[in-house]
Amino acid sequence: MNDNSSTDASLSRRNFLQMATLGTLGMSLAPRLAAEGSAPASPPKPFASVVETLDYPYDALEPHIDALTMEIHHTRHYAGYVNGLNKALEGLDSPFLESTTSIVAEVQSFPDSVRTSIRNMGGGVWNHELFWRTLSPTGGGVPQGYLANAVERAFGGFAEFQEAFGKAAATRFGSGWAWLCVDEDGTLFITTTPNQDNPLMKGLVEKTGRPILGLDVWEHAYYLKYQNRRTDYIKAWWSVVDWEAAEDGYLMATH
Ligand code: MN3
Repeated sequence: MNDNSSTDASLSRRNFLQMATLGTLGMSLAPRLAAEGSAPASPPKPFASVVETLDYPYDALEPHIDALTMEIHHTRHYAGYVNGLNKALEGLDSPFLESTTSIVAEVQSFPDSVRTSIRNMGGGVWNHELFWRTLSPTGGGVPQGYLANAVERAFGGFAEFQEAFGKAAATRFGSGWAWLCVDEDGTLFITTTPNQDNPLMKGLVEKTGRPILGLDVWEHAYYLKYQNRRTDYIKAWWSVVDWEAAEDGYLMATH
């Protein structure tokens, strides 16, 4: 492809740029072509959790959730759970290695040697991914549409729901989560779990359900800005809740 007819041995800037471009392309294409070429012969790809990118910058939720907390929470805590889950799943065979959801729901089916790791790490991944996706710099306000009706039916109104949820989050002793869930009849309920457990985990929670909103009440989620004032953090969190995302979760759980 290069024009080698030139008798000038020195690289012109144009040729240099051409070579550099081809070099770059070659480098980026090579692994992809190799992967495609070897795909038919290789065994099924093992499940691997991947650090999910946020839809908004770390400072987008200021002043309600501060940028440094978001950055540390995402790059250290959450990424740590992703790596920990992948490590716990290394070499494992299970029919539930389809998604983080199926892994955490069926955590009790995994061997004793890795069950606690999968419970903590898998829960840590799933819980934070729901948390990130239901936060938005344009969040706040009140739920609309189907979710508003469901809240009304289950709790009598948004104010009643907010009070009950806030109380659950504030009184969760130690590290854990407060959840808004959909039960198997499509009814909303509030619950909390310790550590990185969540309501999907069969055999580990009193009542299973599909969480559509989760509030992280581990100190790492709020301590830099709020120190011991968990209730102030809970109050601020309402201003960044993405009710559209929560409604999407509700509709997925009920249809
Ligand atoms: Mn957390």
